[in-house]
Amino acid sequence: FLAKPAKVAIVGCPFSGGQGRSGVDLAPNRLIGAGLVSQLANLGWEVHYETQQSFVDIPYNPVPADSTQIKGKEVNNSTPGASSKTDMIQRLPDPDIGRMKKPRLVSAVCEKVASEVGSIAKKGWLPLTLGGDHSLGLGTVSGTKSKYPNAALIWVDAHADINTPETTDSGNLHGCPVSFLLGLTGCNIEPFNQWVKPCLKPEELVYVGLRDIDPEERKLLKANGIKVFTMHDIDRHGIGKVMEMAIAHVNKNGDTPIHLSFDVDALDPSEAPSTGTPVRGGLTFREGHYITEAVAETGCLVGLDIMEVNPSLVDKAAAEKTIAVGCSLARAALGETLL
Ligand code: 6HN
Ligand code: MN
Ligand code: MN
Ligand code: MN
Repeated sequence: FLAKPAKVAIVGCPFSGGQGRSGVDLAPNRLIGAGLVSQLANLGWEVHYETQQSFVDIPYNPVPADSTQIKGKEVNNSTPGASSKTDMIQRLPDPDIGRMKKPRLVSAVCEKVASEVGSIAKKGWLPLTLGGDHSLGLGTVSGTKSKYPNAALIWVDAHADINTPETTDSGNLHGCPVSFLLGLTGCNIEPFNQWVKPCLKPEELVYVGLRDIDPEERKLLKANGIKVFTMHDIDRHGIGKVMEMAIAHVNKNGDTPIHLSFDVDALDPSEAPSTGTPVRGGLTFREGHYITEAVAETGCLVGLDIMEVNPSLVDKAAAEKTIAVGCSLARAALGETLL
């Protein structure tokens, strides 16, 4: 139901607060630097990209080391509560809430991303969000759902990212976005409950590529009857059949808007080595692209995320390979390989 080619608006999100490794915030600039804008324009899309999102007005620690001097404003990163110059951005402490790390920072960033993605969708453009870590998925899917309340979510990942504030072992919120979208027990909690609407029904969600599921996540997936295609399923049926089943599950009449959230760690680490939580035994280059092509073929794509590229990990060659595959997946989702 989308006229293709159309307009895509890129939302660069330099954010790492949903997990513990720095560098994932460098990805949007690196993906853009690799030529993504002109690559998508060459496919016939009208591409809107001005500059990446700035989260510096969000007053929580920590900020990236290179952000201490922004737009001439001095960031006070040390003494919360101390009197500040009028142009100082006061950094507030963000202590853990229960097990959750950086909850106020993650919540505020995701709220901002939801609003940005939502307003792009409401203009009829396709939002393409470049992470940043996958906690951002709480923002992107909330944004898509504000325009398309019946949208389906295809979550491509090694992980299920469905821990709740109660089940998370790591406390890293990039392992939790899906539980907030579903409104699972334990997710009605400050600060998230100030803006998050549980907007996703279990039957609107399908996973592809999983192979590292925490024990409590396994219980949540089963208890909520969520459709999962693991790497084992891909080995058994092949990616063609798996995508046929995955799309049929969420898009029965062929007219359901689809949000595709692609964590590059779904790919095998040999294809996407520069990512924070790599897991062996992942998707081949072609399997990853087949997923994005199958979604492109539906004509129903209304939101796309490319998440968890971390150019600071492994080495220069690994980073370049991972950035290149991130661009390539985005192009394939936007129809590059369709006739
Ligand atoms: N990701 N299940 C683990 C956790 O910490 O909750 C890993 C999460 C990984 C999240 O890759 O987006
Ligand atoms: Mn993920
Ligand atoms: Mn993952
Ligand atoms: Mn865990």
